[in-house]
Amino acid sequence: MTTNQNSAPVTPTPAPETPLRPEAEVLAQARRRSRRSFIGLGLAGLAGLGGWKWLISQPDDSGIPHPLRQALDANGRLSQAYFKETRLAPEFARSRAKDPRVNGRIGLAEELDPAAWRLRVQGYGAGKTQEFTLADIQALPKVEMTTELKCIEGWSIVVHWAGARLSDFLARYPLATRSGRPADPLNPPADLAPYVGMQTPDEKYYVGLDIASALHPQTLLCYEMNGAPLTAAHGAPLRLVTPLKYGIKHLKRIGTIAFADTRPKDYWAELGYDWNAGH
Ligand SMILES: Nc1nc2c(c(=O)[nH]1)N[C@H]1C(S)=C(S)[C@@H](COP(=O)(O)O)O[C@H]1N2
Ligand SMILES: [Mo]
Repeated sequence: MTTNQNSAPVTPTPAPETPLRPEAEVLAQARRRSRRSFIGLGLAGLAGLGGWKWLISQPDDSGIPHPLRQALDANGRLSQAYFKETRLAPEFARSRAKDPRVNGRIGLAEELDPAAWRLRVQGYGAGKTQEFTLADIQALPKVEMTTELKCIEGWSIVVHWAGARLSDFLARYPLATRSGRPADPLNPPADLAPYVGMQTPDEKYYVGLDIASALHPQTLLCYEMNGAPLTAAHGAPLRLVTPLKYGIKHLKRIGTIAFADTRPKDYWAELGYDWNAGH
């Protein structure tokens, strides 16, 4: 993934006609859907959790149709196919939250000037790269959650995070579709990008996500950890938090976001770890 260096960044253009759903409603809906699919699956319920994993783990750079892509193309069945197997990562009492160790500093070597930092987003369509300030992200609904950060090295810790849902960002700024329609996870447009990639500003650490994981209600563009702004070592000013996946996907210090038709490159997948890194 490269950012478009030639085109001048443009001012973010919101999609004003798309009101963001209140947080409680989004979570209630996700829970209802989880419950419904669980009940619906009966004894196969636990295997159903694997269904979501299966959906999001289907590759496809090899010409085999991506099941999600197929679902996305089949307009009517869309939101159903999309969120049927949704589950939420467990949440914990906030009092259980602790500061995690700093783990992994790849891509954090350069001095960061928080005032000069911008999130650069290359839209899925032909549009120019757009730049966002931290204030733009903080203007979106603030979502807080206490979830477990699990590292593939074998440790885990409960952390309280705060930030904006990536899905809210992509509803407000419709950069994930070719048409410029907002990316509503419950009614996704047919031309929604199947993948999203993120990189540190120096492009030394990078992760890829399938779009279903990107639009998951617990996937946050996070700016606070345990009630305080992120420190540099934990990814200031903005990091990814996505608690259904291992820590390797929680990219610290996001510099660029870009949408793609095939799996974006992923630092740890290149070194042999599972590209999806779900748990
Ligand atoms: N930029 C960047 N982000 C990163 C890493 C890294 O090396 N560089 N390591 C990842 C890994 S393996 C983990 S477990 C988490 C740890 O987050 P923490 O340092 O806030 O505990 O960050 C992830 N994000
Ligand atoms: Mo990790």
